[in-house]
Amino acid sequence: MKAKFFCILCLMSLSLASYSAPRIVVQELGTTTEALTIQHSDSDDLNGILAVMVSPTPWHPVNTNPADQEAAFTDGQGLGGLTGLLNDCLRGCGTSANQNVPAAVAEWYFSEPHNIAELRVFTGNYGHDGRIFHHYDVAMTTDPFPEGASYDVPLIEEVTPVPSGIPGVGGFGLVGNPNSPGTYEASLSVVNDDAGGPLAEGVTGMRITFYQVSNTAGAFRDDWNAGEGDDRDGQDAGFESPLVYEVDLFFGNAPITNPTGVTDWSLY
Ligand SMILES: [Ca+2]
Ligand SMILES: [Ca+2]
Ligand SMILES: [Ca+2]
Repeated sequence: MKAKFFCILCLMSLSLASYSAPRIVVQELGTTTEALTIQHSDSDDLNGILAVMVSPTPWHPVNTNPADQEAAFTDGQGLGGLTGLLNDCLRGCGTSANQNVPAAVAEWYFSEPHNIAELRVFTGNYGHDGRIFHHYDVAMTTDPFPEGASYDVPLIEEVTPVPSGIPGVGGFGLVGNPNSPGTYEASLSVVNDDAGGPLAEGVTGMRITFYQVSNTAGAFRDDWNAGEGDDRDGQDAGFESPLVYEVDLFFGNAPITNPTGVTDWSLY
């Protein structure tokens, strides 16, 4: 996330008489993709709408099949070997220069305004390493021309499938999903509104900023170096990226999923 946005959100939450906000209602890890309690959809309202990538070099060099690139986010299909694999090491592998550098920024444009009920993001890796995790920010626009809109007002930031931060106090920052055979194959986050209404109204476009999430040991890392910005795990920024195998979005005026809690993380 960008630090300045964090302060804007603080001020907004203080100024609202009754608090309502986007919330993460499901954070879940699955030992297989099928083990997730919610499966990716081939009939959601984003299905078939192709993403437009607005950051340079969003794809990992081995991800060369168009079916594994933009199309993979919204094709209604599940995980494959390279499905939606984002680029690594945007500022070098294992260096501290990856701080706050997104792996990829994707936008979707709608032909008419819609209210947004719920967002779901699925990532995974048959390799059972740190690429199963994800970390993203979401912004939406009501601009009649969503292509080229600023998207400078965030809807929600720091969406993750497990708490980021220091192990022992609720975080996965140092442990994560160790390299093969790590326990988990996939992860899911679901976002809707805690007041029971739409996440946003009159939306014409959505931007998701995906961050690099891991290191070569499978740890789940945030996007800031130790002690910098919004660092939550005391470690350097991640430099390996996830395989985003589906992004589901549902139009409507009410949440679809009630809070369901989390997978049992006591394994850690
Ligand atoms: Ca879908
Ligand atoms: Ca897919
Ligand atoms: Ca960090």
